[in-house]
Amino acid sequence: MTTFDTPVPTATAAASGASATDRFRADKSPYDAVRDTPRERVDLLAREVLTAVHETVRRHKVTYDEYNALKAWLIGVGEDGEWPLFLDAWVEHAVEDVATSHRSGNRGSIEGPYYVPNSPDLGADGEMPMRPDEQGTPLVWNGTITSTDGTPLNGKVELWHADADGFYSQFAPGLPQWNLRGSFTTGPDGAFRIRTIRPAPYQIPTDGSCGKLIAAAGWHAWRPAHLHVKVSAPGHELLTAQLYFPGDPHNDDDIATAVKPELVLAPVPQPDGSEAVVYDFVLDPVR
Ligand code: MBD
Ligand code: FE
Repeated sequence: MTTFDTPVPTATAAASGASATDRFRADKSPYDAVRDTPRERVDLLAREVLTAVHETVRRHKVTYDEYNALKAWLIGVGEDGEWPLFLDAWVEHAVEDVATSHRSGNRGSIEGPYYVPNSPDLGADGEMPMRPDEQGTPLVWNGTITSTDGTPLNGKVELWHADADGFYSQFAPGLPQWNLRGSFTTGPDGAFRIRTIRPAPYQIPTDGSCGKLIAAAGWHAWRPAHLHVKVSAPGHELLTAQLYFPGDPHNDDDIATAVKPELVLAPVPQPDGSEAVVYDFVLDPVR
C-alpha cells in the first residue's frame, strides 16, 4: 500500500480534528464567554434554535430512523474532534457577517479551525518559513496597513496557509512546526512585503464525520485556495480575513461560504515564473 522511501503525510480527520479541538480548548476565552453570557440570552438563543429543529421535524415528518442517524452522527462529530471543523465550515460565516457589518474598512472573512497564535516574527519584509523544496508558485505580496482616515499603521499581518498539497502545519503530520505560518510587522509607513507560495485548493477531511455528512448529502468537500490573515494595530479592530485567487472553480462554490469578491487577489505573472500581488488592509479604529 505504501512505499517506504517516500514518507507521505497522511492527514486523518481524527488527528487534525483532535489538534483543532485541543487548540480551541487551550485558549480560555471561549469558556469565559460561556460564563459571561446572560441567562436571558442563552434562553432566547437556545429556545429559538430548538424551535427551528422542531419545525423541521414536523414539516418533513422526520422518522425515528432519521432521528437516530442524527444522534449517531452528532456523537461521531465529537469523537472525531470535528466540532471546530463543522462549526467553522457551516456556521461561522454568518457570525462573521454580523460581527463586522459596522466596519468602513475591510470586513474580512472567517478564521476557520487552523489558526495558531505567536508565529515567528519576520519583520516588515520577509519569507514565510518553508521547506527548501517547498512546492508551489512563488508569490510576492506588497501591501500596507492603514487606518480608515488613511494614516499608515505600525501593525502586524499574521499569515497562515496550506501547502501545495492542501496541508496545514500543526494539523497534518510530517510538516515543520511553523511551515507557512509567519507574522509581519509594519513600520511607520505601514508597508509590508511577503514572500510565500500559492497554496492549493483545500478539501476538508473526508474520512471523518463531516465527510460522512458531505457524502450522505451529495455535497463536495472543497474550499478554494486561500491565504488566511489576522491584521492588527494598536487602537484598531482586529481584522480576520482570507484572500483568494481568480479563476478558482470553488470561489463560487465554497463549502464554507467564505468568499467575497473584494477578497479575490489579482496576481500578475512575472518573467521569473513567480507572481506579484498588491493587497492593502484598512482597519477601523476601536469604537
Ligand atoms: C479550512 O482550511 C478552512 O479555512 C475552513 C474555514 C474550514 C476548514 C478548513
Ligand atoms: Fe483554511
